[in-house]
Amino acid sequence: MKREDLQLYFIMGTSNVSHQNPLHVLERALQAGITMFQFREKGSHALTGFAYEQFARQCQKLCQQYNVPFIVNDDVELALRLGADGVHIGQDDLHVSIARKKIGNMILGVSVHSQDELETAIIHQADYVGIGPIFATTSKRDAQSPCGTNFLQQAHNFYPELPIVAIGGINPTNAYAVFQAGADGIAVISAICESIDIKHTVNTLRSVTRING
Ligand code: TZP
Ligand code: MG
Repeated sequence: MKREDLQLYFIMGTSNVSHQNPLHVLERALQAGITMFQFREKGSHALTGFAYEQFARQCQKLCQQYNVPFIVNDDVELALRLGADGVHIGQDDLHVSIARKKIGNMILGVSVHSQDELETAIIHQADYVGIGPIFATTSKRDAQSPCGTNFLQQAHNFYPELPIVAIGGINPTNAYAVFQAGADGIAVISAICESIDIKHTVNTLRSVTRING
């Protein structure tokens, strides 16, 4: 994968969008210039079965139209069925070594919160790691408490060649600190899903990236 693809990584599922059609939100974000997309359909009202897979396929089709990598959260089998560009897993999902075996050379992203988890992800050829929540978030029910930028900075100093995306409570106001700490990109849910002007929000977030990239 290209390291620059992490610049502005948009994550979305139906539960993240309240008053709009999620596909319209995704299309506006793609038009505005997001660089990667993660399909993350979670929560008590999450789609299941046919509707789940159909929604995933619609998101994938849009991403393909804009040439933006389509990554599936957690569900390796779905990613394989769809021929997704990659998979993102956390520490509660299948082990990184098993995920790598199953997906071959598709993109593999792993959420890490400690030096141990970071090393395991590297050993098993994660293409990038996600670090967070950096700031407080309301978008992940079981999120750990905010970790700030220290671990992110440490991971970047230890492994300068490792692509890192920061996540959790990132918005146009605080994105600068995250790039300063060494992130290649930022992953956001609410900054885009709750934006009243997606084009402007995406442009602003991308401009922070450019200044520091
Ligand atoms: N993992 C750590 S924090 C988080 C995830 C999926 C949620 C990020 O959402 P937001 O709205 O950008 O804080
Ligand atoms: Mg997960």
